[in-house]
Amino acid sequence: MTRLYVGLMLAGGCVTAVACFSDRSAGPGVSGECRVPVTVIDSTHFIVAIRSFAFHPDSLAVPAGSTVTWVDCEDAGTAPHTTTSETAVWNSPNLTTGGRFSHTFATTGSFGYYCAVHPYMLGKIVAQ
Ligand SMILES: [Cu+2]
Repeated sequence: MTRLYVGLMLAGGCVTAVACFSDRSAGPGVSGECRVPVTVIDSTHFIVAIRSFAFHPDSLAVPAGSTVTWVDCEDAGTAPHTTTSETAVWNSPNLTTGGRFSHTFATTGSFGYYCAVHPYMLGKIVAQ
């Protein structure tokens, strides 16, 4: 399985840009980035990568109050995706390669979501 990584451009302690790549396609020459496995940036900020028409991870538990950012990690030219709450809590616009969308889970609960373009793409965030 290809591991996915998220490249973080860090400035002043804030995440100002998020890009993603796999270790298969990752190349040198991108300065100022650090590589971390997808999912955790810090204790209150998590990443879900969208890759190969699936959410990675497809189920993620986070502390209530956390922000989850979905990042479209597909190869350029791949069909767009969304992250769309099953209960209308959030709904992203179409995301293309490198696109991202964030939602903060202020309350506890289990939140199912899907891709509106490909409704077979399912995921779940559990805020606890
Ligand atoms: Cu999709």
